[in-house]
Amino acid sequence: MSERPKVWVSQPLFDDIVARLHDHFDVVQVPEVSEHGPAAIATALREVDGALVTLNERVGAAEIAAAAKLRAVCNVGVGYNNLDVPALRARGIVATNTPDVLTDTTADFGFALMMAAARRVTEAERHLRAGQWQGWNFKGLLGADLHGSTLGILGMGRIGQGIARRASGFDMRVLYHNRSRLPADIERACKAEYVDFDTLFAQVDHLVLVLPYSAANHHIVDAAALAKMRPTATLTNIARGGIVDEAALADALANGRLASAALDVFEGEPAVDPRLLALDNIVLTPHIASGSLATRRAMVELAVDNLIAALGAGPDAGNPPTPISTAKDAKRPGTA
Ligand code: 8YV
Repeated sequence: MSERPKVWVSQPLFDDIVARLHDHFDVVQVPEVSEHGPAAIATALREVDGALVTLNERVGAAEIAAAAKLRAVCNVGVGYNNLDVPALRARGIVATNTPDVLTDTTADFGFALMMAAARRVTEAERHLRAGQWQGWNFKGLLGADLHGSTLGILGMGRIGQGIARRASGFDMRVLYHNRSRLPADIERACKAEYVDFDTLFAQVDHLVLVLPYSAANHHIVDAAALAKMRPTATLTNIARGGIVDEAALADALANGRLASAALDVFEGEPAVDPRLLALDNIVLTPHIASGSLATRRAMVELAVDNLIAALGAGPDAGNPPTPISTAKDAKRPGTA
């Protein structure tokens, strides 16, 4: 009798969904939320045919060096900067991610953060909880409007387009910058105008970052970019922490060069720069933009479908629904 393929599930996800893997494979399930260093990942991958991983597991050339049987690495997440896709591809290992299912949930949250930064929601709540509210104050905690303002979107993929569509309900003018301009029909549907990077930073009231992270855009939002922004503007990051130079952002917020910011992602997460933690004019959330129950479940469903198919089982045997495509990856490692 031939042995069943073996798969590694790197974090506890949803047991009822992961149970579908048991129909086809022997499953090695990590029981507790865990931090896996490179050596632990290499050891886990050495034994298996496939893996379901999250953004916390970095899978590169070193981790797969001894993984002789490995055929598929399926990310639970749309961004895949934790995977070295060229290294996987060079070994014939299929890599997949979970696009689409999280687009609207993540766009909703981008809007929530932008609004919280503009209207000082978390700052006001801290003020109230700390017993500092001395009574209704006409000029207290005044913020900036979203309606009628200009929204900027850096990175106009699926999530960026979702944010643009939401902006029409707020009568916002939408400017965007992307590595390539969108087709005219999509621009029309999103009511969005393409501008260059500098114009985007200079002309918007609220800027949202939704671009994929890669070495090429590391700290693309640096002191020089922040200096182009209006001092009344807000900056929201729901992409990856490494896109923003956090020290430069802390300076800009502390010196009144920027009104406020909202970050869901951090360069050294889960560590957060103490200077950001000390500021009042910033909203900080722990990487939860895709975190509605329904969407997190849909992400796991899709990742499980991908793993089953990538290892040649189930109805889509050999054709995982959302492989990370060669063309996309050749242009840029990582996507959002
Ligand atoms: C996920 C994300 O929570 O999909 C992404 O790229 O950043 C988040 O939605 C994360 O990737 C889980 O692994």
